[in-house]
Order: sequence, then structure tokens, then C-alpha cells
Amino acid sequence: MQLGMRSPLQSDKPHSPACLHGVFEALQRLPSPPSCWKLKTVPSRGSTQHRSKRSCCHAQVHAAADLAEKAPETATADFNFEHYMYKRGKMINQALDKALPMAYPPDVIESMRYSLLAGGKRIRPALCLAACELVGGDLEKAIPSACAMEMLHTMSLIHDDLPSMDNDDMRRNKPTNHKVYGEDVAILAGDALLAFAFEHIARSTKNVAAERIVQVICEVGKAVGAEGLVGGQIVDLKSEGLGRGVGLETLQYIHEHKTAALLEASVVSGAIMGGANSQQIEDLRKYSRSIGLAFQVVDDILDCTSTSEVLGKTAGKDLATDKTTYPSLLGLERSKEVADELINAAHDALSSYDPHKAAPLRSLAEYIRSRKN
Ligand code: GRG
Repeated sequence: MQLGMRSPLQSDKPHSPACLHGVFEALQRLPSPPSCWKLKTVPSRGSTQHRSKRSCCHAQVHAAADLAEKAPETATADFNFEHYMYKRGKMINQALDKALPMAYPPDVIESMRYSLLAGGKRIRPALCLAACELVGGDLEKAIPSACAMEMLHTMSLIHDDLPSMDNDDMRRNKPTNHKVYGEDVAILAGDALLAFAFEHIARSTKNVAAERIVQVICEVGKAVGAEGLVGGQIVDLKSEGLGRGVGLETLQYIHEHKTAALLEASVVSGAIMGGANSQQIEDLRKYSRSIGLAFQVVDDILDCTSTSEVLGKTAGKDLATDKTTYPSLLGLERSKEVADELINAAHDALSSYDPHKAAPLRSLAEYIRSRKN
């Protein structure tokens, strides 16, 4: 039921547009200002040696002369990542708004839309679309999956912020879902986003073979269940307060499941929808596992080096709650090295791909390495 239509349980009064407060505004906004997409380095074809020689500049800045000479190897040097993410952000926000219009019952739909359209960097849908493009797929085929990834990610943030989990007040620079709508509604909004993500893939994906759609649904189901997000989250919760009792192996399990699994599903789903063969899926799985773990290592680093204002959520939480993190186990410098090694491995996984076609995924990997929030 669309906004303004009468619900079966209501009398004459159509919903007041006031219940959409902030949502239209949020829709028009980009996830973040374009400047947040600036890259520190220009990714090259994949050799660590080349990368270390690279000059430090933004992705859209024309390559330095030495890089220009190696044009085939460093095609990302003239790839405008900021512009790319600006366009992708807009496309994704519009698709999300269209996928989940205001409807009855407004209490839960408004809460779902509040978090879904609250901003966010849209990295998972961007990865999904970039993987689809890399294997030569038509973008339209992966848009429902890309939206589903953001729905699932948003669901996990809503649940993660609950008092019984991380108990956070701020997310994406706004009050968390349960602070605005109450815990009961926030739980249901998360549940509904979880269910809708699967419905959306199944219902809205067009011109893709049914087998591929089922393959994606399996991939995504595994990524969010006990072998994915839930698995990572439960081990994380049960590790609280154990301090040094949590070793690197357990920490890696938590990060790989709680964070990397959904990033992997995003990339692999985009590739499957785009028509990838099994070798391409394998390469992209390697790429995504590396960026996925790197993403959380960087998250740990940012938690202890950045501010709440920049992060849009409470900074310093890991230290305050005595949480085991990469910096707490390995120190800050070694953690940065680990993140670098993982990003370099991600580049290596793309080494056999056309540099121009791989530029978005390479730039996304670089962004994950150098992101500030
Ligand atoms: C209920 C099926 C089910 C699963 C939920 C709560 C939970 C299980 C898992 C927690 C997963 C979680 C919140 C992991 C942290 C991942 C992370 C680093 C999030 C930050 O991602 P960004 O930086 O955020 O992309 P934005 O706001 O930019 O989208």
C-alpha cells in the first residue's frame, strides 16, 4: 500500500507525510560528500613492487609521467573513482527508495527506510555492481542483488546497535534505529529487511537464468546465517571480556564471518548475476576475502585512531569495552601492515583481468585500505 492510501485497519485518515520526515531529504543526499571517496594511492595491476613505487595522488588525478608510460598496467590511474562512486551512490539510493516505498504498516516501513536511506558509503552494492561489470554483465541484472546487500548490511547494523548487542546510540551520524523507534520496532525492522532482501532478489532480478538467481540466494543465505554474520557475531559476543584469551585465530574467525562474509557475497553475487564462469567466481572470491578481512582490520584501526564525528558512530568503543582487535593483539603498525598485505593480495587476485575493466574493483580495494570512515 502506498503512502496516502488507506490501510485496512485505519479509519479515514491517510498517513501524514510527517512520518517521512528526513527520508526524502536523505534520499537526495549522497552517502557522503564526494571528497570521502578520495584515494590516497593509484592502484596498479597487482604487483606489490609496482604499488610501492606508485606516486601518492587521488584517483582522478592524471598519472605521473612514469605511470603514464606504463599505461596498460596502470589503467586505474585515470579512473575517476570519486565520480564513479558519486554516480553509483545516486543510482543505489534511487534503487533502494524505489524497492522499498513507504507503505502499510507505516511503523515498521518507516523504521526500515530510516536506516536504509540514512546514508552509508554503499560499498557492498558498489562491489556487487563492479563485479557484474568486470565479467561483462549488464548492470541492470545485478541491481536487485546490490540493493539486497545494502538491506542486509543495514539489518545487521540495526541489530548490532541494539542494547542487547553493541548498545550504540549513533550510526551514520544519526541516532540509532532503536533510539528513534524503540527496541521492539528496530528488531522487527531488521527482521523485515532480512526477509525482504531475499524476496527482492527473487522477484526483481530480470533476464538472468533461474539457476543463477538460486545460486545467489544460496550464497547470500550462507553469508548472513550461522556460517556467516550470525556466526561471527555470536563468537564476538561470547568473546567479550575474555581480553587476551581471544587469540588471533578466533579474531580472524570473527572478522571473516561478521564482516567479510557479506562483502564476499556482494562481489560473488554481482559476478554470478553478470554471467561469470567458475574461474572468474574463484578469482573474485579470493579478491573479496582479502578486501573483506582488510575492511574489518581497518575498522579496528579507525576505532582507535579516529573520532566519533568522522566515523559517524562512537569511536574508541573497542578500548572502552576491552574488546580484542587487531591493534590490541598486534599493535597499530603491524595491523596496518596486515591491511596492506591483504589489499595487495586482493590486487593479485585481479592480475589476469583487463586493467580498465578491473579499475573499479581495484579502486574499491584501495579505498578500503585508505578509508577514513
Ligand atoms: C540477524 C541474520 C542476522 C544477522 C545479524 C548483528 C549481526 C548478526 C552481525 C553484526 C555484523 C556487523 C554489524 C559487522 C560490522 C561490519 C562493519 C565493519 C560495518 C561498517 O560498515 P561500513 O563502514 O558502514 O560500510 P556504512 O555506514 O558506510 O554502510
